[in-house]
Amino acid sequence: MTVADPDPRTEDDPVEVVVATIARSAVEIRQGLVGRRSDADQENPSGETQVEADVWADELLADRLTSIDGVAQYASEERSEIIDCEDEAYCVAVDPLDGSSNLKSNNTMGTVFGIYDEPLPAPGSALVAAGFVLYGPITTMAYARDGTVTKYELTGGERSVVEEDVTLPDDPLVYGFGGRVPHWSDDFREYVREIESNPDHKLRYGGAMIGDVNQVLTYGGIFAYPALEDSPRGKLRLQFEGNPIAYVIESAGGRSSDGTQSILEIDPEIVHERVPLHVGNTDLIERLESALA
Ligand code: FDP
Repeated sequence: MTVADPDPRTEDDPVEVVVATIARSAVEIRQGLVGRRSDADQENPSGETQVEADVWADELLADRLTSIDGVAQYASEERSEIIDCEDEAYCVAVDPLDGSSNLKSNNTMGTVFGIYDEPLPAPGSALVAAGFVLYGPITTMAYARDGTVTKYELTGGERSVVEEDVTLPDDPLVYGFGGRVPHWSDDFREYVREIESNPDHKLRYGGAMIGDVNQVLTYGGIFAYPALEDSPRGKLRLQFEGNPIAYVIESAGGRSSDGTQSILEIDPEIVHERVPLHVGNTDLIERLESALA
């Protein structure tokens, strides 16, 4: 089935207009990566060096999303300040290019989005929809709303449904864990050994959260970027990465955790705060929480 993305001038559900706008823009973002792979000589609010494509994709999405009726705020991992719009209703948080350090080596990256019905920073329980675009051999989108996840292929102006009611396969297959191994806690390291010792599990780690999470969504398993000894809150950002990914995985029947509770239950204090992120099949996350308790 192919869905013609709604025309923002006629569609009256702002959430669907936001998603359609991101779907259309993603096809352009992918094309615009060519020639924008160099460092931009500036850092994002988390202190990471931006590449030109990070800055460009953020500006493109900011322009388009803030002009949608019903969008109250735009926040991005790549800018310090939230953009306030005159409208009320939905607040959109994006990571314009997740995994952009993969751009140099031409490996997978993505765009992540969360649509909240509360001002940012907001808890994951305020999400009304979330999803991500994956720039792989094909550009795809996973989109969660109302407790269901749909996967699409994006071809520009159209979204073709490739799978409806996506759920995590029951038998977990893949695992991927970020951060330097010497900086993992002893408890986490032990948990990883347990995962690795199961002959049914195999390592799949690509260094871009979105690619690694999409493998978990496709094959079942676990992805984590845990708390580290030199960074107790891990690396990933709650508003732009943690909440949207947790929302997608939980909508697909899996679980998320910061080590003790669902990511979606965390009350944020600041927009750019980090969170230790663990997502995947329910039994693996439950075992993780016992291992870290
Ligand atoms: P990147 O810095 O390339 O944008 O939060 C961003 C992220 O990538 C994730 O996509 C990825 O999982 C993680 O950081 C990888 O970080 P390190 O290679 O620094 O461990």
